[in-house]
Amino acid sequence: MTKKVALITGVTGQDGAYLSQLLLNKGYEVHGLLRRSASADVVDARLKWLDIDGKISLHDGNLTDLSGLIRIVREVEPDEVYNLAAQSFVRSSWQQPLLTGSVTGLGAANMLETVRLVCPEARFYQASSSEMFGLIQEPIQSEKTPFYPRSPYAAAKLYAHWMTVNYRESFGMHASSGILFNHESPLRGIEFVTRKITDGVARIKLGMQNKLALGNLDAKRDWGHARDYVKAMWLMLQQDTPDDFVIATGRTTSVRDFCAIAFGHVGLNFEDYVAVDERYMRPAEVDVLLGNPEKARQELDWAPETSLEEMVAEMVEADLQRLKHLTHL
Ligand code: NDP
Ligand code: GDR
Repeated sequence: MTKKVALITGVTGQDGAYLSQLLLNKGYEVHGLLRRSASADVVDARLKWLDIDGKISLHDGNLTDLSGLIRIVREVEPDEVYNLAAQSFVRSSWQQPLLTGSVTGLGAANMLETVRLVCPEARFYQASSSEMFGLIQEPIQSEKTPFYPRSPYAAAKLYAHWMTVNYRESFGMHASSGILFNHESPLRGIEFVTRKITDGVARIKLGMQNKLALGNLDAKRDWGHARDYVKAMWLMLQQDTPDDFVIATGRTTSVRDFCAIAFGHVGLNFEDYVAVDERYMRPAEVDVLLGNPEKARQELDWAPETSLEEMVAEMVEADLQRLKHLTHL
C-alpha cells in the first residue's frame, strides 16, 4: 500500500512536533514547512526532543510567500495539509498586529489558495482557536457560540476560520477547522503562561530563581494536553465530510489554581513565590474560556486522555530535567 503523504506548516512548533510523531506512527510520509532562521541549529529542538528530527522532510518556505508554497505543494503532492503555522502568541499580536494579520490570517488564505490551485482533492486542516470566542457570549462555548475576538491575533484567526468555511462551501474542498482550546505540554513555548509557570517552579526548586512574575492570575482557561489534541486534528481529516469542531476538556482553571498545582507538585506554596507584575497584563483580556467538546465526542469519538494534574506533573518534571541537563528548549 502506498504511504499517505502529509504536509504540516508550523512543524517546528508544539503541535507540529506532536502531530508529526502521531502521523509517523501511523505510517505517513511527513513533510514540513520550515521558515529560514539564523538559529538553524535550534529551530528543530522540539522534533529532536521527540527523536523524530531525521524522519521528516523539511522544505524551506514561509506562509507569507505564496509562490514558495505552490512550489512546495507541487513537489510534495500531499493527501493531507495541516495549517498550524501562525504568529501564535496573543500578547505579541498587539505589538505586531500587521505581521499577525499577514501570517495568522492571510497566511491561511495563502495555504487554502495553494491547495485549491495545486491539489484540490487534498484534505485541509485549519488551526482555529478558542480565542475567537474572546468576550464570551455563552458560559460554555460550542460550535454554535457567536465569536467576539479580543486581540489582533483572534481577529486574524477569525478571518482564517471563515476563509476555511468559505473554501469548503465555495469550492467543495475537504477543509475542516478545529476550534481548539488551550493545550499545553513540555514542548509549549516558554512565553505561554503554563510553561512559564512550570519552568519557574523548576528554577525555584533548583535554587536558580526566587520569584516568578506573572500577569492576571484570575484568567481562566480550559487546558488540555497537546498530545491528545493533535489526535483530534487527524480524526477530522479522516471523516467523509469536512466540518468544524470544538476541542476542549470541559473543565476551566484559573492561572492562580494552575500555580497552586504546579508549585504543589514539588512541595512548595505558590503564594511564597508568585508576584503580580503589571507588565504582563493585556490591553484587552479574555477572562474565561470553557469549551463543550460534545460534538467531537459523538462524531469523532474523541476525548481528552490526560488530566490537568497529570499534565502539570509531566511539564514540571520535564523542566526539572532540562535545567539539570541544560537542554535547549
Ligand atoms: P507554536 O507557536 O508552538 O508554533 C507556531 C509555528 O508556526 C512554528 O513552527 C513557527 O515557526 C511557525 N511559523 C510562524 N510564522 C511562520 C511563517 N511566517 N511561516 C512559516 N511558519 C511560521 O504554536 P502551537 O504549536 O502551540 O499552535 C499551533 C497552531 O494552533 C497555531 O496556529 C496556533 O495559533 C493554533 N492554536 C494553538 C493553541 C494552543 O493552545 N497551543 C490553541 C488553539 C489554536 P518557528 O519555529 O520558526 O517559529
Ligand atoms: P493564550 O495563552 O493567550 O490563552 O493563548 P497564554 O498562556 O499566553 O495566556 C493565558 C492566560 O494567562 C494569563 N497570564 C499570562 N500569560 C502569559 N503569557 N504570561 C504571563 O505572565 C501571564 N500571567 C497571566 C493571560 O493574561 C491569559 O489570560 C494561547 C495561544 O496558544 C494561542 O495561540 C491559542 O490560540 C490560545 O491559547 C487558545
